[in-house]
Amino acid sequence: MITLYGSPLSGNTHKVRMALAFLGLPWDERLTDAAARQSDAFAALTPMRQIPLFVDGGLTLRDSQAILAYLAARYRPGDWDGHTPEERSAIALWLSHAANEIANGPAALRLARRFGLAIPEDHAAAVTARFLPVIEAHLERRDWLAGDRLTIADLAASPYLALMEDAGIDPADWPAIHGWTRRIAALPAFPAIPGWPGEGAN
Ligand SMILES: N[C@@H](CCC(=O)N[C@@H](CS)C(=O)NCC(=O)O)C(=O)O
Repeated sequence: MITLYGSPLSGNTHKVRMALAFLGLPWDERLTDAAARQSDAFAALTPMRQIPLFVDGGLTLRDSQAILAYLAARYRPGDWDGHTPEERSAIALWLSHAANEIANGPAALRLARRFGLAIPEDHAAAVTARFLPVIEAHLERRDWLAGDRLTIADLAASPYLALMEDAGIDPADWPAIHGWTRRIAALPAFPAIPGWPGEGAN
């Protein structure tokens, strides 16, 4: 049985939760709050003490992008991680944006504005302002980030953009991003997370 260490409002956890739900894999989710992340038991599992953490038998994986890459290669090779060099490159691009611009932009703004963490908002706002027009323009011309179907690019990039209202960003200003996150929420087996607009989302 797969164990997912995470928390209900963590967008990074939700990337993995979506993948497991869409794959139809059963998993056991362990709430891992700030106190649990500081425990010696959790540090023994991951030196970064971060969620999500994925454990399946003898395999322990950290980092949401890395976990998605594993799940794609293991269960949906090609379909979720690219059939061609061009698709693989496009998917790598959006995984990179998820780990950099999205994490340091809208996700950081959400931590500051929704959860009150002491994060310099100016930098996060500047990263967000630079990135959102780029992905908005990309999604004006297509339904999915890479290729003609859902891939791990969509799973990695979508949570913190779906939750942009938590970051003080109005989804009405970003209709293509908003439409894309609603498309993901309308997929069969989409798991709920508070704040994600769309069918089946809450
Ligand atoms: N690169 C990691 C980042 C994970 C991350 O920042 N997780 C947050 C919760 S969403 C966390 O554990 N924060 C506590 C900490 O960094 O100490 C990933 O994509 O999984």
